[in-house]
Amino acid sequence: MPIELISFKTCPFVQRTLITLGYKDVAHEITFIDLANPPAWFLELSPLGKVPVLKIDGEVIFESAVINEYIDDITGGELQPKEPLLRAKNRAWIEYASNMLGTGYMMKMAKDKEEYETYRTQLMSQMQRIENQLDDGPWFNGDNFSLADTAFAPIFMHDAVANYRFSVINFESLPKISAWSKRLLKTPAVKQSVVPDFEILYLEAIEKSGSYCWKNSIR
Ligand SMILES: N[C@@H](CCC(=O)N[C@@H](CS)C(=O)NCC(=O)O)C(=O)O
Repeated sequence: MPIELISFKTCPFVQRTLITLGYKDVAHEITFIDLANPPAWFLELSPLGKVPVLKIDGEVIFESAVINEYIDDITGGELQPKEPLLRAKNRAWIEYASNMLGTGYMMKMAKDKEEYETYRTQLMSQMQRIENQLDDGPWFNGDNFSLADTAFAPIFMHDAVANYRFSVINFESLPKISAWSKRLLKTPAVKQSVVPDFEILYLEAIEKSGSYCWKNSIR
């Protein structure tokens, strides 16, 4: 039975899994749901009511980081460091990336300037910490592309869209992140991890929220 991924079109956590599936060239089917109106079968299936959910051989796995480790494990395991300490550190940074996604989301949905600036400052400081963490690349762990790269890539894709509309992040002070994110955004598995109308849907969600950045953006 093929792998089935339950998805929401603009979810960055789903995107991580699609990058991993794409990078590993794993055959899969995608079922899209509307998170604003989730079907009963999905709520039955997903313990936290969240996407991504992966169905395989009648079993269900949830949480993007766990799903990605599983996909990598059943396809050779080379996207995770073998050495336990490095592997644990990678898991921690993947969790850190999840927090950054949360900050970015809160910033884009902020209703007023004060709230927006609070989250933007927080996001910049999170970015700076990653900048300090990165070595010479080309990837998060150096020579080897890994699940950490798949976890951070959606942040950069969302920022690329938001930046061109809202000037959110100034990458000039983040040269290592800038180079890494450009490299990630050119990677085929990353490019192919979103639906063709991703940009429109992403911007529509911000517009519908009536958030500060939408109302005040230069466009
Ligand atoms: N920790 C989860 C986060 C997933 C998540 O927050 N997904 C969002 C969409 S991007 C969701 O399903 N939200 C629905 C809800 O919270 O009700 C993961 O990494 O998979």
